Amino acid sequence: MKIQVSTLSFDLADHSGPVGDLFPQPVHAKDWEPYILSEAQVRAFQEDGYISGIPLLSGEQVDVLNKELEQLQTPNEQEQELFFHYESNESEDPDKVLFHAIGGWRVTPGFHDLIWSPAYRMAAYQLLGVPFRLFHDQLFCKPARHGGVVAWHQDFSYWTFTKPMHHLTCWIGLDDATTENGCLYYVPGSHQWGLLPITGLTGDMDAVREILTTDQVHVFDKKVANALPRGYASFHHPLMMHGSYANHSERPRRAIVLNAMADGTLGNVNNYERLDALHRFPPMPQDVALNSKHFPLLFNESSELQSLLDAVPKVDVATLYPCKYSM
Ligand SMILES: O=C(O)CCC(=O)C(=O)O
Ligand SMILES: [Fe+2]
Repeated sequence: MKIQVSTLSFDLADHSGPVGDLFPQPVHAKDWEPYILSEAQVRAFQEDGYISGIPLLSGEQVDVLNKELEQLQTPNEQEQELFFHYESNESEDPDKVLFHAIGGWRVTPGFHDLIWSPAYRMAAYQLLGVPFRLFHDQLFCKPARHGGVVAWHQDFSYWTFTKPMHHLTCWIGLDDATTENGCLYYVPGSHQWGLLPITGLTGDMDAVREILTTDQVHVFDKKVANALPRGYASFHHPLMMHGSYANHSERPRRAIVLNAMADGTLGNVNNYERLDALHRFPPMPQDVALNSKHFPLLFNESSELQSLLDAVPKVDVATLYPCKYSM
């Protein structure tokens, strides 16, 4: 990867655009065309709460990121301080390992520039329906043989320190993900279940079953495996029920997750009960827009798309992201 910025800041959050050439950027509006999701894909997201099989990274781009990942898994003290959250092993099971870190984009150029991947930005724009910012990234890595679970959860149950609920998750495989090495699973349609309580992230995989209604349990049992080749992505709604089982295979299962939010999302920390989990996050005052350098603007439709604007299918914002979750 060639770095194009003459002096790189130690904190890459200081750079509000790509610093290298790993993700070539559209120059004209029509350069966005290859990345536009079809009407059918947007409709499927609206109905099921997720879409999958989106090509996002080439083999070479995955190789660059996996090389940088080695650095992120063995950071020096200064680098580690840039993360908003860092757990070499977050698993609650003493026999398992789950590496979970938030904020790698501030540390290495490839992960920094990934958030400007045009394929990511176009799809995220269509599925959010509005200009958006990076909320944060997350690494979820399970080593071979003893990789731990990510228990069933809804992302927004962890994000109620922000409002309104207008967020989107993109899961990108850095290894081929299969049922053997702990791929993600989705429950189609569960994004219409409303906001459920937190039942834990890295301990009992099925803890959420206890709080589901009988009807929801029936739907829950129709979960689908999100097997994906490396470099491919899925996108899910902030209320989508998802989780991933242990990795008993001989291969690692590494993934980078990008979490976006509508431009204009506000801090909502006043009644938040898990403030200790936020102590390394940037300041997020109550009712103030999250628009510091830590939350870069990734897509501004009018300047990026121009004549293409009307040709891009988008979700129906009011039904998919209703205001009732903005307490
Ligand atoms: O990678 C995993 O297993 C969990 C990912 C996840 O929870 C997410 O993408 O929101
Ligand atoms: Fe999640």
